[in-house]
Amino acid sequence: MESHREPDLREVDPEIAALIEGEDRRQRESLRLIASENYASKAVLEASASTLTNKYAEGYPGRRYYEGMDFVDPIERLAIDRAKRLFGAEHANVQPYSGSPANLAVLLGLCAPGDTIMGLSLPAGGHLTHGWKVSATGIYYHSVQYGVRREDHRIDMDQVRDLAREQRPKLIWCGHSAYPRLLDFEAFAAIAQEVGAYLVADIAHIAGLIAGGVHPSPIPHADAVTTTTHKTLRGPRGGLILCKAEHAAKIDKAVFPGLQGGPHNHTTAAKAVAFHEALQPAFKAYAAQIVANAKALAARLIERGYDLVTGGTDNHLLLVDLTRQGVGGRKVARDLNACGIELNANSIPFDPRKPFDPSGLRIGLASVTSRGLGEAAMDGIAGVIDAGIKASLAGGAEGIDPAAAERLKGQIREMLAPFPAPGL
Ligand code: DSN
Repeated sequence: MESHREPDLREVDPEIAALIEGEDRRQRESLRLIASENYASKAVLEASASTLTNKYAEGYPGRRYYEGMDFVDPIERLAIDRAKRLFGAEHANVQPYSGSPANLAVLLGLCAPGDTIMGLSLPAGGHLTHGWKVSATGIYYHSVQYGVRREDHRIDMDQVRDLAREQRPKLIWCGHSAYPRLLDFEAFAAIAQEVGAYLVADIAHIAGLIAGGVHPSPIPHADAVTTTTHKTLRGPRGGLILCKAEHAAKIDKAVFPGLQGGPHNHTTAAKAVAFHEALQPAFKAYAAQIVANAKALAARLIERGYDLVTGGTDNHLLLVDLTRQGVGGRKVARDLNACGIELNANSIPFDPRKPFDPSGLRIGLASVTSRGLGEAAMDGIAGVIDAGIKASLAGGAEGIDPAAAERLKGQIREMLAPFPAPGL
């Protein structure tokens, strides 16, 4: 009898298979500098592509609405235990689909619609879900936003305190998507305590740095902490909420049944693997290397005549202000992409340009650090970024000269070849 062989992706859907292969190649050959991205390990990718995707598991371990939890419950328990151990948290909910649902769940759990919330404004480096006007968090809650100082572009704790005293928010967000300096969680907590607000830290960008011990932790200071699991933490696309035990019931109820249905068990397993990886000693070295690389790249770009927001960095990201070069971030980001350098245009504080064509570029160092590039490689990276920007300027509105872009692409392929990309 002929045995049954199930066709693989290439046979079933060659079009999608080819596009995924193209993306693999692109990730292998390009200089990936998007501050919110990384390379998940082969082990994380394997768990994430497992048959756990076939299973429904509404509820929490030991209290589900479906049968067949023999393996899903222990997986979710492992993910919870590892997350708590990694961050030293009293409670963990590993079910949020991503960072935005995690943030909405915290609001649902701790606030009532219409309550006043406070967060760092988007143009100052905050996140949409910290109360920006077009987000559900700015539509269903009364959102007031703090910013950064005009002189040095750092968060102004005096402004945060004054605004909190005046507005008496129910909840204060601290966290960012594009802020290159350390956050003073203790100072935020003192303000929150003074005005009777919950303090929630969104550590999506810096979770890996906190887990690796190179950024202060908000855990002792915040009522709740949210994060994605795929940025510096290097896990699968997903979210996580950590909180004090006293808020556990409210947070769990807000995630399910408040906001979500069945958790994505394949992602839960991949999160558990990522937490396990982050608990290993090598992760501390990786986290320290990210910051060392970011500082080295900042210095090499400044030497080449670039202005950085706040003059440098303490974390994994830099914001380049292109005002002095007289060009918008969008065109440069597009032209750099043609050269094999992947980053994003980003608003800078008090940006005179529009958000879709802002004055800045955001550069993150997590992905290249995961490939094993160290400080010695940062001069080369600054060199190709500088050459790409110069070629973009020379190309003007016509766009970059394709021959110049190809030359840089080749240089980058050569630079990256000795550093295999994890997972690929
Ligand atoms: N979109 C993410 C980032 O790039 O920072 C935040 O959600």
